[in-house]
Amino acid sequence: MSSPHLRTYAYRAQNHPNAAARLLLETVVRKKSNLSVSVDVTSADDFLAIIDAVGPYVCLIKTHIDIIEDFTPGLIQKLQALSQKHDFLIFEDRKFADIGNTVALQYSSGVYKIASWAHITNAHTVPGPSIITGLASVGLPLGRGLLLLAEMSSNGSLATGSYTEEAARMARANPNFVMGFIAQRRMETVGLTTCETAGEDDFLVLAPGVGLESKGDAMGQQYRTPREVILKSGCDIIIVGRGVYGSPKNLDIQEVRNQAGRYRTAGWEAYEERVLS
Ligand code: BMP
Repeated sequence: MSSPHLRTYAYRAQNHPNAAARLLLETVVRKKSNLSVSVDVTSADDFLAIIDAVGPYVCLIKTHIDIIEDFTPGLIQKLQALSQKHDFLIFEDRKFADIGNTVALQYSSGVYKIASWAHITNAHTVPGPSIITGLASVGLPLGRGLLLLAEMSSNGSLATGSYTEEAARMARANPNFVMGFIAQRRMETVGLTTCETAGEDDFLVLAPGVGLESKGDAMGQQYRTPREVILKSGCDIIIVGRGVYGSPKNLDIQEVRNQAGRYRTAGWEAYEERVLS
């Protein structure tokens, strides 16, 4: 059997053990899009306007819900209405990082009640496997999926080497709830000992740090092109923020739409080249 990154999204959708991963892969296939837009703006109006503009081009909208200054629970209903209108999933980039009991409360409760609306969320592996147990106790009955942060796109990240390998092992031990990784490359052989071979697990790799023009920002972010990320590194989904919406101070919605279309095409062409060539 070929490695997961050489199989089609459609094939992977039929065989994935995690419900949220199946929904995501089905959406990717229906919309011919492996683009996730990260909507990191602080005004609810800008947030909704960007999502409405990029909605037709994306499989997944990534949120940082706690940066919205005028958040109300009604915003979640509007986000869900846009998710229905444009057929995309929602990923709250919460980066949980505490003991199991605490993350279960943070995921289910508080102001944001993330588990009730986010199909996908993510966690650091610093606390060890109990973070997965805690989040799964809330998310698995709801059909949610978890991504582990195995690597980061920022310059000087400590998520390298044995840390990344341990994250891969934690995922392999929990394939029903852990649907994949935030990482910069394909992960199926990472952390295997010399006597082990990659199993049938299919972990999706969602990669942030993607830009067509810029190579980085002034705060350590590093960008690669969709082609480098999907074709050369074997990641599955590109996550693009400012490359699509530019500066929130000068939002130009028509330009946001154009950029989303451009990234969608670049990501999809790189996938076709990877799988069909
Ligand atoms: P931008 O494309 O504007 O640089 O945004 C990237 C987004 O991805 C941000 O929301 C950031 O929090 C997230 N992210 C990242 O950039 N690198 C990582 O390793 C993990 C992330 O979640």
